[in-house]
Amino acid sequence: MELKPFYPVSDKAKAHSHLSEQEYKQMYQQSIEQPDAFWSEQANKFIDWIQPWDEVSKVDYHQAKIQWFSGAKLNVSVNCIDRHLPERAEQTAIIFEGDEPGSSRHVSYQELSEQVNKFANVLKSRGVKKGDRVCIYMPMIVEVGYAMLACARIGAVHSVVFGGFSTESIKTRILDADCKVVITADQGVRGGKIIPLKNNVDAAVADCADVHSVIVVERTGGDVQWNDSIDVNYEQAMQQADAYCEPEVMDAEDPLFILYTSGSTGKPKGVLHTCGGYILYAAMTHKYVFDYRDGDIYWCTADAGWITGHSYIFYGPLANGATTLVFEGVPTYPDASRFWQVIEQHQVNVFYTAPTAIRALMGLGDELVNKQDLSSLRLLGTVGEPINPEAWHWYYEVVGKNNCPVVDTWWQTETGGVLITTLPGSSGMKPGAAGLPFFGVEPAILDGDGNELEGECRGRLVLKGSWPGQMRTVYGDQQRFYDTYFSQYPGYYFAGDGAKRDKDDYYWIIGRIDDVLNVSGHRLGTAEIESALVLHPKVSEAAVVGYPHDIKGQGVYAYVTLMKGQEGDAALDTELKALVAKELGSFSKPDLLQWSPSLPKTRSGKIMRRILRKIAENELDNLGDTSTLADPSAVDELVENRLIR
Ligand code: 6R9
Repeated sequence: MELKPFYPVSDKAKAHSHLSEQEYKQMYQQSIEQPDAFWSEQANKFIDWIQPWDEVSKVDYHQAKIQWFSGAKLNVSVNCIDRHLPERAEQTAIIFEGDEPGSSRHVSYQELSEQVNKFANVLKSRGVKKGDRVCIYMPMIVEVGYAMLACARIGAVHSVVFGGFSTESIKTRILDADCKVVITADQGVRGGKIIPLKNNVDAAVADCADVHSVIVVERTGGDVQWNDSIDVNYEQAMQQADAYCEPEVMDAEDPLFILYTSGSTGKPKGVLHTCGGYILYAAMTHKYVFDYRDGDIYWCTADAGWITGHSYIFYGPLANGATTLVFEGVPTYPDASRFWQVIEQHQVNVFYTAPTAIRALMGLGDELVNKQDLSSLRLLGTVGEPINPEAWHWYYEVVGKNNCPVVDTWWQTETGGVLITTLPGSSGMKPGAAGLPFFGVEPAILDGDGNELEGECRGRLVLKGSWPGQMRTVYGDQQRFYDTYFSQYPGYYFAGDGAKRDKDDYYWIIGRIDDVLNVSGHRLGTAEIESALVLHPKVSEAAVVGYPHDIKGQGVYAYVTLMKGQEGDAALDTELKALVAKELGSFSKPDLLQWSPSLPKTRSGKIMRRILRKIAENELDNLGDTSTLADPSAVDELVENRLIR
């Protein structure tokens, strides 16, 4: 396989694209020089408003205050459903592909409308009102989309909790947002395995006194406990619900949803997005980044529990009247050709997935891909972590047959939509680089002292100015919003990533520079994993770092100090890993666990993670300055017993 550093825009991509290179440049320039005029025009083009705005944007990073289109009125579910009905009632809105092959189903915009209206009425009948928070803990079935849109219709604020999260995680999220209603399913099915969703919710709400309703969608019909005083059978409630629900008139700045994400410290943050700016940004990026055209079959493999599922399975595509594929399963079930089979079966044109999946499938050889007919594919995308050039080339050549642009999209839960990417018809690709800023996005690179660097450089990635899809606050904690994103470098939004910029102004994302791990594209806070480990009575202290992992990008490496007199053995190793899985979900489970009689600390008691990272990576030449350590000999012992050599 030839690894080329640059791929110019192909003639095919040029012919298809909404924008030429020149048009991208012009539009980008206008978006930076006259942002209000630019965003007004886009807002009118992409979104149906009930009432126009008083002011396009009002942003003050020094106070962490961000507003877009304030005074404007709209309803997001109307933008995703009702306005398409005159022309698209019969068009498929959602293709559902179940865990078992052969279980797919098409949902038209008409059916989507009926289901969402009824579901909205079910929520109302349980007392849910505008502004109330609703927790959604569901498998990847169409009802998760109905639930989100039903909330949007009545102005309730959804908080989707990933179906792989544990009871503890559901509980903390329900309590933090004070949700009184939870929507779940009896069980989930992924890769042939049953996930006890309702059981997990039961255990979580046992400690949430304010939850008065748990709405349960039947997915498997499996045995679950039933508590008549709070459990609601979804099917029965839907049968009794009225067919039409008047959409709530929402202000552009009213909350649309909360989505929890891990930070470097403390408990997960409730990232809050609002109606107007978010839906505009999701719709606009979906159209340009994926070069979306009417009639495309579009598939994003994310889960609804992550921001990618919010913006690019549901909100963005549905706002554009697209056909979006919802996949319940995993790439390796029943075998590792599942993705390619689904692409062939549904004639998918645009495919968006994560580098970790690409690496895992690449390792299984080309044959599984080649036996499927992938000629429907026109464009490929990746998201979630940096993609290594080998994986990029495999994706481009073997999956895309050298014929589909690859968009490497850099963004975050906090940004609502893609900020940096190449656009398929207007900028060439460099494997491993995310590329250029989207409209209205002004990245900069700072050195450690906060000075902006010019030209080719490497440092901390920040954004100057705002864009409509930006988060508005940390739910219930505006101070934390300011502290996390705006306090380090006043006047900038600090993304938490390191990046370099090359001579062509392409951005290359290096990865997190804080204590956040990116494991298979999932953001994990090291602090959360450490807190879970020290819950065990035999553990006195723990420190968690990441190390390079071939498939997952990063793996979880835990250093564990036991209480005096305790011995680490294989049984305790297993027990501790299981404890983390129970507390946080299985993907947070340490891959490697090293017994550490003591951890390297500064005299003020701070754990020197830099050194722990180096030891975990087996990079011993450069352990750096250990002289400030309280006990430098702790390091020798850790090096001696390291797990990767
Ligand atoms: C959308 C999403 C955000 C973090 C982000 C960065 C990493 C995402 C990336 C990427 C390199 C890309 N990240 N996309 N790194 N190239 N194309 O993933 O949101 O879960 O909040 O994670 O993921 O480190 O800061 P989220």
